[in-house]
Amino acid sequence: MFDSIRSVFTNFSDSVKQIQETQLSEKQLIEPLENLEMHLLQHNVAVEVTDYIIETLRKELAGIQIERSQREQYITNTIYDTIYDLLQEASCDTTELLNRWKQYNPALLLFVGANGAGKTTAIAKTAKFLQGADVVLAAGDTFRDASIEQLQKHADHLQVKCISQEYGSDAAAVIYDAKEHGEKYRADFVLADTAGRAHTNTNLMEELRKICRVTEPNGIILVVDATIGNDVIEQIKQYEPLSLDGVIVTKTDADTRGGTILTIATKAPAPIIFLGTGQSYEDLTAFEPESVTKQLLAKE
Ligand SMILES: Nc1nc2c(ncn2[C@@H]2O[C@H](COP(=O)(O)OP(=O)(O)OP(=O)(O)O)[C@@H](O)[C@H]2O)c(=O)[nH]1
Ligand SMILES: [Mg+2]
Repeated sequence: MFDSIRSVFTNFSDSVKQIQETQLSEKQLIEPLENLEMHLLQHNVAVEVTDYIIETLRKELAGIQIERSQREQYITNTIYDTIYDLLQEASCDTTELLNRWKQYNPALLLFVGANGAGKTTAIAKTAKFLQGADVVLAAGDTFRDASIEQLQKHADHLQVKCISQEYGSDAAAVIYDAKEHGEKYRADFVLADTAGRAHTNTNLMEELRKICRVTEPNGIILVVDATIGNDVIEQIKQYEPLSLDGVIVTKTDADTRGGTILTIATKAPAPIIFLGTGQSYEDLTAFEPESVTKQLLAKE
């Protein structure tokens, strides 16, 4: 994970380390920073985010006077702090958030996002993550072929209840049913699937608003795919009106460039709760800025 972008930061820090003078001047930093900028952009870090990183590093490094023996550590720490601060802004205490939701008996969590973002898989993984809690799944994607069977299969595997109706039925009604079922049996969570949306599909967006009005979810979770690069900005914008409570970033294992996580961390209107890191049920980890920063920078 994040292998490719790691070399971008390593190359930057190597080139700054090679500067001979004790004092790093703004002029000496121009070339390393320009290279860093180019490579961050090539690795799907959005322009504004790249600008922020470049400006922060310029401010922190230009003019500092430091012995060459200590410089390496100083540069490493400065890059670390810059990236950590950025990710920290987008984080939350996942365990605390889940415990808070759990008190609703049940907490209805709505999973929304574009076609193929990984919503259904994220629901199954979340159910697995919540092992020990009483979870009900709601087959709120009544639109896509085989979506109900897909969720039911996960439910069977995880041995949790899945509430569904026929294809074409009203998604709000299905999710409302699941919520009532959860209330009756005092479940801890109802995890509701929804149909994937392309932003051109106004009917499906309207349906999503209706689902929110009818079912009054306790949490709305946006699922975004880390492999789509800068398109993620447009997707986030599209879902912002729903007042999101959290974000799950999927397919971080398949993001060959690795920089999308930085873009999402800066642009997301709600904290990142989980990262999807593979195709199996266990491949979901709570988002921890320290651990992700270390992976991005290969700092042990
Ligand atoms: N490598 C990898 N693949 C993932 C991850 N999460 C989901 N996938 C894969 O992405 C594909 C789409 O996942 P789904 O969960 O069906 O996505 P969806 O958003 O429900 O799709 P629609 O229902 O069609 O809108 C599947 O092949 C998943 O196995 C992940 O974290 N890593
Ligand atoms: Mg789905």
